[in-house]
Amino acid sequence: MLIRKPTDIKPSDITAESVFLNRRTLLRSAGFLGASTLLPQAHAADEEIPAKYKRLTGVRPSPLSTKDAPNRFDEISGYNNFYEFGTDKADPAAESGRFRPQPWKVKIDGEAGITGTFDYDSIVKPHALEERIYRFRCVEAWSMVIPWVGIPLGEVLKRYNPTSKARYVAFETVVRPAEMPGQKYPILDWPYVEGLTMAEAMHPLTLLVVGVYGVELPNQNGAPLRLIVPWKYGFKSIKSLVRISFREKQPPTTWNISAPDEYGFYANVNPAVDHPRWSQASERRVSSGVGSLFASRQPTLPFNGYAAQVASLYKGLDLARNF
Ligand SMILES: Nc1nc2c(c(=O)[nH]1)N[C@H]1C(S)=C(S)[C@@H](COP(=O)(O)O)O[C@H]1N2
Ligand SMILES: [Mo]
Repeated sequence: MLIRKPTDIKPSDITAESVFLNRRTLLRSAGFLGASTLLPQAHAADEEIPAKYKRLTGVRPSPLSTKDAPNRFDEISGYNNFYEFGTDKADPAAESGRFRPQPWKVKIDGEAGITGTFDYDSIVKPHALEERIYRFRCVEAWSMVIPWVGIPLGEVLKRYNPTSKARYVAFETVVRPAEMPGQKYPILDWPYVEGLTMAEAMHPLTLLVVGVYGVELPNQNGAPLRLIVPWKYGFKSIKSLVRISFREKQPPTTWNISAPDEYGFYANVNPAVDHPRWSQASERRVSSGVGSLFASRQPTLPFNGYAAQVASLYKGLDLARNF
């Protein structure tokens, strides 16, 4: 995420990053009103998605999707933050080829009636898959619109019978230095860890994600299972999950451990509270279109545009102190 200040980034770095973005002139998949459902659905041109990604079936559109036009598949899978594979935006796509997301198991433990180690299928298969087109805002002040495929996290968590002591949910990423070259270096404390309050984890907007654009998740996007919390900065959306723990106390989180003055536990998108080193008032939409790596600069919205749904979770909380 943020080791260099924006002022340290030279134009040559931006060019190097853009080389990895696919510049084919394909029909851009705009937000589309499906005739039968009247819900927005993302449709990437078939040739835009490499055949190696398995198509997911039975995915239904969601009324919780934004009508903003989605980014292209090559933008979403070519400009990533996933420090387990390196710190450059192009590293996750270039360095994740050795990663094996199947078979996959997740340990579910802590304050719950049902705990243990569960197969991917036993976690995912009981649920219907939904496409949720969400705005996604990185703390580095860029954004995309991404058609995720997943399941509301709360519906999954409920099946493990959390107890009344469960006030937080903690998440952990896999540690596999042989497959994740970035983990050979102490850039961050591995494993990457994150956490939510129980109310945030159970909120209907919070997704357990298995795919994007109707296909299984590319390794660089957090295969096979990741979190998406659309009203928070991107770093809360932890990838390649292997552990979910119900906790009584607030769990430690990776970026807060790394730089506590810059990254708090809540990390709600907030244009009124600047990062200590740059403004959060606006953002640049990632675009590989002709001209520049970034399309337009636009104002950042409170809670990334999801205030109507989530602001009530934070009533009485000073959001400048609890950043
Ligand atoms: N395990 C892990 N999860 C992670 C990260 C990471 O480095 N490691 N980066 C975070 C950050 S800063 C962002 S912006 C998003 C990027 O998700 P994307 O690459 O799918 O767009 O993943 C988040 N989840
Ligand atoms: Mo981020």
